[in-house]
Amino acid sequence: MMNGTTRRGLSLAAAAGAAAVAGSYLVTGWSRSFVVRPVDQAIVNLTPGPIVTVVIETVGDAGHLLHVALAIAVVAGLFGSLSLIGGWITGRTDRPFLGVAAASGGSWLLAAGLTGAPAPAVGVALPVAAVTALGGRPSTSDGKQSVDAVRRRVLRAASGSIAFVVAAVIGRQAVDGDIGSRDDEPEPLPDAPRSEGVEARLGELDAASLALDSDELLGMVSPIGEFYNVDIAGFDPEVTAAEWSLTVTGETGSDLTVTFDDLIDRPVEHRAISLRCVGERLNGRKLDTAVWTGTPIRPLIESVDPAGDCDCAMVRGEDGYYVQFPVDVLAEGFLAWGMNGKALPTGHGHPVRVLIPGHWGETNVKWLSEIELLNVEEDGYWEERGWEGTGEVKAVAKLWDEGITERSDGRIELAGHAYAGTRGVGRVEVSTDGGGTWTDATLSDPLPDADVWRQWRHVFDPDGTHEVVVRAVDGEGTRQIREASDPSPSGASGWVRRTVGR
Ligand SMILES: Nc1nc2c(c(=O)[nH]1)N[C@H]1C(S)=C(S)[C@@H](COP(=O)(O)O)O[C@H]1N2
Ligand SMILES: [Mo]
Repeated sequence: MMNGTTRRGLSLAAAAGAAAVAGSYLVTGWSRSFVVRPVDQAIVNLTPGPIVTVVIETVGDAGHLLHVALAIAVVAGLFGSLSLIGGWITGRTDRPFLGVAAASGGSWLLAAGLTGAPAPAVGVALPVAAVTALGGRPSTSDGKQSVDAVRRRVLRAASGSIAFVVAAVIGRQAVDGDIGSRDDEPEPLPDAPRSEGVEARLGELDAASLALDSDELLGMVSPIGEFYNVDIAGFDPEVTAAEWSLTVTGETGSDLTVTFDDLIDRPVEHRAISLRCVGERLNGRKLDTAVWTGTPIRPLIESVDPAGDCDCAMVRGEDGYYVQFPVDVLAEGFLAWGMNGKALPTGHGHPVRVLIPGHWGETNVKWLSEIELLNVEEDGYWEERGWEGTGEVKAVAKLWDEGITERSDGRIELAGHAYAGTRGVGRVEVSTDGGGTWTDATLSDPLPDADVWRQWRHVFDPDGTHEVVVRAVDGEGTRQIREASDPSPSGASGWVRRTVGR
């Protein structure tokens, strides 16, 4: 059992730790200088691959909550301990000032050291000072005080801390919107006149789409706010276009540095490209499409005379992410600074990301910083953790909830999206009898873009319950893999199967 003194000490530490995290959040919001970020980053980097895979496959996106919650607990523990040390100094010296100074000074140093941002670290030091002062022993004439008096002080410190945490969270949210929210309003595309074609492209996709009964199903283009996100870190890098540059280094004839202005001066294209994450479940939602504005990578790569023995490259992002795949594949890619007619939003890699046609999502490095041409192959971030996600995407036909609608005439409309990378979607086959018989679904009009999904639709007369199965056939006539497999290591396979009707 804990005795009263230990319990009071832990309560004070928890109060100081919580106040420290809240104070930092109040000052910085969910940004790079938030004191939780570096610890979260360290947790993400240190968590062994098998654990990451289990978390992704069981709780999915909630995995972010897990590591961020753990990071918050660790940070609170660190600053709580500093407050305890301050309290101990107060007790030993009987000089509250010394204890408070030690706790807050130490907190400021630690926060500034962790984040590299000295000014916002004050947001940590002040609440720690306050809780340490509130909870610390006052000197009394006889050097003693009643247990009741101590208890009252602890209670005061704890309730003060709780009030502060609530006020900080509410105050900051009033400014920023929800915790963890990233993109406010997307910025306009840079260099707008040369980007004119983008509206026409968006219109073309719209025109190709199917008229559906379901009004909730995504169209041909995923709106920016609905486009899925996969990030190794809980915090996005903040890189301005002015700060940004790309270096092409390693086994080259001559290295190259490209600034943002250099980049957008190059030939501009607006490409419709779908992205699919290797970690998503078979009928998951990590499949989306946008019209991206950017420039082809090939001329940049050719200009450095790639000379490595493996004909492979490591591509790196500002968040510490890295992925390795063949230079040939990279050269087919695209460097994008625009998404659906807006500047690339923070969450999708602002200011510049890679888009590799037909390959799994993980090859599309966000917050691009470096392309290093290698001599020997090395594992990328996910491959180090057991994934095999740098190759071509598997074909899939989706049937999401909102794609199933009962029409007023009693018939059922089934609709969804199908994607088969650069092979294109040739056909989508639908069965309403568990796979006994198959019908070709109606498809959205084909687009000139090589790497974009198609919508499909099939309407039928229900008769009781139906076991619906859907499968895509790619442009080369190859059918979606029938055998079911988990997402790990190389992407989910199988056919989406759902029970529909009454
Ligand atoms: N720098 C960086 N790039 C990254 C990632 C990342 O965590 N960091 N995640 C990758 C993965 S696994 C996928 S599926 C796609 C997701 O891109 P999106 O978040 O824009 O949908 O980005 C890829 N590029
Ligand atoms: Mo991914």
